[in-house]
Amino acid sequence: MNRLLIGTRRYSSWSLRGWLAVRVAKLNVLDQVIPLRGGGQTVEIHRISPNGMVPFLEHDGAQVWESLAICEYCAEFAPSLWPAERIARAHARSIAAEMHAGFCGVRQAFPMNLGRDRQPRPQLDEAAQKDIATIDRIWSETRERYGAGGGYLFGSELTVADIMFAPIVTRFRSYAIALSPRAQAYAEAILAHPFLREWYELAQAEPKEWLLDSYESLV
Ligand SMILES: N[C@@H](CCC(=O)N[C@@H](CS)C(=O)NCC(=O)O)C(=O)O
Repeated sequence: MNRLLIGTRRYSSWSLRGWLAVRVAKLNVLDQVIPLRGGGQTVEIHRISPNGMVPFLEHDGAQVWESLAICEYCAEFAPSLWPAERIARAHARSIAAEMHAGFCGVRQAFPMNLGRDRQPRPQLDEAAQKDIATIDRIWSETRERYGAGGGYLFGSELTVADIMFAPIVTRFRSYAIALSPRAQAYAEAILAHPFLREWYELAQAEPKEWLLDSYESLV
């Protein structure tokens, strides 16, 4: 079976990453969405996916889990997912891995909720502030060094690095995080990408029964 298992689009940041890579690579797979129960309690996912999580890709006999591994798999079909030049590619790999492994301050303070539009939280803790500053610097420096050919981190092609940061872009919008002009311009370029717009539309069309109070009532 060729499928990409994902969670509720409104909330599942990791699913967005896997889905974007699969779309860029044009893999012929069906999306299968399982509504998240919240708090890592989605037993329907645990039963299917080897690591108990989404995204999980099954494609032509290959089983791939962990969003970064899915991105790597997709890059075998779409080499443009990594910059062609060695030094730029090394930088892209480093920041993609840094995102995959970290920035817990931002991830904890700002759960992904695509239904939330520019509503700040009353207070920002220190870990979140530190992460915001680091991410702003990464985006700005990468754009300055490698981004000249277009609006994304490495120019005109969406790379795995952009994909890894895409759900951070949506969170910064949801929670009205102030960014430097360069980082803000980058965030807007990502939000305008047709795949991001499509994901937002699909998220908006999800059944109301999938809404989770713990996410929706967050101040
Ligand atoms: N490191 C994993 C993280 C994936 C992850 O945390 N997925 C969450 C949804 S965003 C999940 O599947 N949770 C299981 C559950 O809700 O039971 C990756 O990069 O794919």
